[in-house]
Amino acid sequence: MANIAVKVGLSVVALLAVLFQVYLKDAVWFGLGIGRTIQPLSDFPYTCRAIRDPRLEACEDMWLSESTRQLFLACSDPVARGKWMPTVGDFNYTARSQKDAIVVLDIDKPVEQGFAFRALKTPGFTGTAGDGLLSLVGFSAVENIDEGTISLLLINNRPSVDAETGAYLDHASVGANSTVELFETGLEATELKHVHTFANQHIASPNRVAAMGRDSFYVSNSHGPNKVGLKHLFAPIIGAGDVTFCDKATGCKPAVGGLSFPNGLVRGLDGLIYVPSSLLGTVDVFRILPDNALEKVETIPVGFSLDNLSVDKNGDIFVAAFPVGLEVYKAYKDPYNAHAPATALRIRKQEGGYVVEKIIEDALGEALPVATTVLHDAKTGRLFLSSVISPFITVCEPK
Ligand SMILES: *[C@@H]1O[C@H](CO)[C@@H](O)[C@H](O)[C@H]1NC(C)=O
Ligand SMILES: *[C@@H]1O[C@H](CO)[C@@H](O)[C@H](O)[C@H]1NC(C)=O
Ligand SMILES: CC(=O)N[C@H]1CO[C@H](CO)[C@@H](O)[C@@H]1O
Repeated sequence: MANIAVKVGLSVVALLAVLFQVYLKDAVWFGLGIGRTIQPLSDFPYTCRAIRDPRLEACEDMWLSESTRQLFLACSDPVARGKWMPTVGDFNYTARSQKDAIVVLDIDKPVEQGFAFRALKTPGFTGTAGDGLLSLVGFSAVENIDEGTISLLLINNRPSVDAETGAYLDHASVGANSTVELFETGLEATELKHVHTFANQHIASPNRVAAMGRDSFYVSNSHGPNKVGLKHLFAPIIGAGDVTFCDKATGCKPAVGGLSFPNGLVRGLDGLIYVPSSLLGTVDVFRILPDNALEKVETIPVGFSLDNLSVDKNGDIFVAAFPVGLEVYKAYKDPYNAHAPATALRIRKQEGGYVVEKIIEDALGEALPVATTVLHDAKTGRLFLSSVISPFITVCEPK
């Protein structure tokens, strides 16, 4: 008995050692920010200011409608975020945010420090067991230019309920009921009209969608099909994450697996799908095959603990990165007092390959949130930075 235990113990140690060498070494280095020079804001040609409003807190994700000049943000409540965050196993659904909403900023209409904005209502949306709530994470959208409408595909981390009784289930054993909600709006948006709920077993641990049209999308499952348990815990290390393709008519199927914590993916203007790995600090580039499966064509090493990507009008990709990954956890626990450093990078496709460049950094956490998304408005050169945890967003004007 004892012998077996020793053997098992040893092989676990050996396994962990191998895993550390292969996967975790970089993650630990990125996590501690070892060997990195973190620069102050003043090194960069931007003037940044925070925009604070109770409706602009914990905005995890953003999307810019170029034609209507509306910036859409998925905002929440920084304290509640830490209670109900199914991707990291926080399942206190009674304490989840009651105010998640898509907020729209008219970025050509400056008002004082910020811009004209409004939180969009969702009349008629029933939520879970009639609560009308959304639990927002990542989203993306498409403009239907001929109709003048905008279709948003939002990830909604619903609590799981019994279909018959409406009773809440035991989340530690079943996990959340993550869905993708299709909503429609348009110019001068004040409301979102609910059109469809995509609920599917392959939408299991989603963090963002990359819209292909209003009825189909790719979605990154950070932990693959594993919502809870050991497989969920170790999914980043064993590479259990995936990207799944969904279509309203034909349902969902995994398009590529074996990924280590795939995060906020995007569809490039070149038609390729770019998927950041938060653990490995890389961006994998995929080609879409005729059956919608994804084939890897390249891996871009970025060398940072990465987050979500966004694409600007010119096709450049902007990356929110964490120079000291561990500081993020502190900020997550105490969002109102955090001053975590933040970094944004740009990936530009040039002849001969991709060029990665740091465009802004805030070593002291002076003005930038713990950015989980950075968006570049190519028309004005402004950067918008928002964060799943920070209680404000930041706009940086080029000097
Ligand atoms: C869940 O949150 C509520 C409200 O904040 C709190 O009263 C309760 O103790 C929490 N439950 C657990 C299990 O942490
Ligand atoms: C998940 O949400 C969908 C869409 O509302 C619903 O049909 C399904 O019953 C829910 N499942 C659970 C386990 O809550
Ligand atoms: C939109 C999106 O994918 N957001 C992710 C950004 O990164 C944070 C932190 O890694 C994740 O929690 C989000 O899911």
